[in-house]
Amino acid sequence: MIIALSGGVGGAKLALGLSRVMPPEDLTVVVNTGDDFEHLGLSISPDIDTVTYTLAGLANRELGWGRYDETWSFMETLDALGGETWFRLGDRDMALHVERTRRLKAGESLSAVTAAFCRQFGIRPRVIPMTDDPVRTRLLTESGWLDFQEYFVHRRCEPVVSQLQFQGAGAARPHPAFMAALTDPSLEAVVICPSNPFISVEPILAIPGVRQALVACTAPVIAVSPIIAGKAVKGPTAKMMSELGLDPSAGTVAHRYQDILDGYVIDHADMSEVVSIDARVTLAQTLMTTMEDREALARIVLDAAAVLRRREMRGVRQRADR
Ligand code: FO1
Repeated sequence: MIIALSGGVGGAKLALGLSRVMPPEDLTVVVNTGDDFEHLGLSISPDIDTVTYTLAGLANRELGWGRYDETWSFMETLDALGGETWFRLGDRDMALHVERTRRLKAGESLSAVTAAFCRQFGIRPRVIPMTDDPVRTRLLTESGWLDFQEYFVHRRCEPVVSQLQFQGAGAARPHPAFMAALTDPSLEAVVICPSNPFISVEPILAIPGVRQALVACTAPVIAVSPIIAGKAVKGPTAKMMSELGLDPSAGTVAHRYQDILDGYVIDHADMSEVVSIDARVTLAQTLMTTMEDREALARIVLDAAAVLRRREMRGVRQRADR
């Protein structure tokens, strides 16, 4: 079994690559829900939807969110009515948000709704939210504290970020299936996907018990850098790093995961970073443009995890000795 921690479009791409190079039923994707919000009376879970649409082959690869087979009559009509249209909701996408909202209001958990939608889409990997409790990423900027989608979409990541908080994380319980998978004897690796560390991965790590469970995990934890040559593939990762006073590099991301990381996959362009990274480094092409790229990177990650497992069996130094 493989666990992949995912958020945003980079995470979904590698999750898809993994699902195509291993038995998909052996893949568990744990998804960030810090981007979730209530909008137009709807409960919206963008990172879950990006992973679900991507695994279902429905994702809009140009936009990086929503569906490719979309129409926009709802948005056009809402605009004509003077409604809020800064967060764009396609007609087919709307059906998912309306049905999720109905089921949550009827008392179903987010993970139960997600599992039901995955069944309907014929998705074979297991997709689970990091928690069924509410966690909301907020960012402190020169305009004060902003909710995540207000920052990310409405203000197009322009405000300067000085702090992040994951509201509710302290009281959230990690999803039991996630915790059980981390101690499952068949677990072969935990893959931290090339997602934004601050807004996609650290909300997951901020849930009490998660970081400790990853340190205690006997399977190797291996991350893929979301930064290539000082730039993020997509989104505000590098900009946020600079604003938070950090060097926007692959090494900086590895340092943030220091206590849990055994392996790290960085792009050939970042070879000079190898010496500053205290994990077993694999060089690869980490930019995923084609389906072959997604599969090739997934294979490299799984092979690197297999090497780490073999070294573990031979008793080679692991993170716990650090
Ligand atoms: N991102 C945008 O930049 N503009 C949008 O209008 C937008 C709409 C949207 C609708 C549904 C959905 O699931 C995601 C959507 N996203 C949009 C992306 C979303 O803000 C991001 O996927 C995550 O929150 C960060 O990865």
